[in-house]
Amino acid sequence: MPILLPDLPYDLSALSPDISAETLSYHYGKHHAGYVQTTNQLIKNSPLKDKNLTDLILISAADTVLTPLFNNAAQCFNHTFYWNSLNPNASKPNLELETALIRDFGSINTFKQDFITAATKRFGSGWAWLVYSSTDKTLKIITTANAETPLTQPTLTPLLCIDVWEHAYYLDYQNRRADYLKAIVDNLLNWDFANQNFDKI
Ligand code: MN3
Repeated sequence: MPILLPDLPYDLSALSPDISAETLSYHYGKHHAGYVQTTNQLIKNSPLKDKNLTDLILISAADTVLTPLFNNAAQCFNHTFYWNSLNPNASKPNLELETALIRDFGSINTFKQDFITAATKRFGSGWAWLVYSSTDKTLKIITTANAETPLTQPTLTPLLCIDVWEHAYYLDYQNRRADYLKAIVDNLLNWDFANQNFDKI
């Protein structure tokens, strides 16, 4: 079964003006679609062709010969998670998640500022994540380089992510990554999605 490009959970103009329809059109329709297409090319006629996306990521992460597959398959997961991490509708952490955010970051506002700071500082291309760590039972902010994903770390459960590759913001913000991040954190974080992910832990 080929890996599928999931539908965007909203229309291309839904995140405007924070993220323009033009950015979404390229980011979803060219970049994300390209990762799906390349993943399928790489597994075609291979023993991996019937694996699901999660298995492809875990298998390829463990074998450097499969790095091209890892890069593309992980980007398929990361992008779907990113689309779901954004939503134009107002939402907020539920009581359980709010309590954990305040416990681990001091306040919701401190979390937001720390998330922006960590994502701004990620050198080059990558991702910023709010994750739950089962090791010490706390929420953490982490960043990953390029296609790296917390999915390969069994102790981490991602709740939200932000894409900080330049293709995510350059048309709208040029080099101003921090402005893109502030717009997302202030206006677009999908706390309903974070709540669902946290409830499953
Ligand atoms: Mn991207």
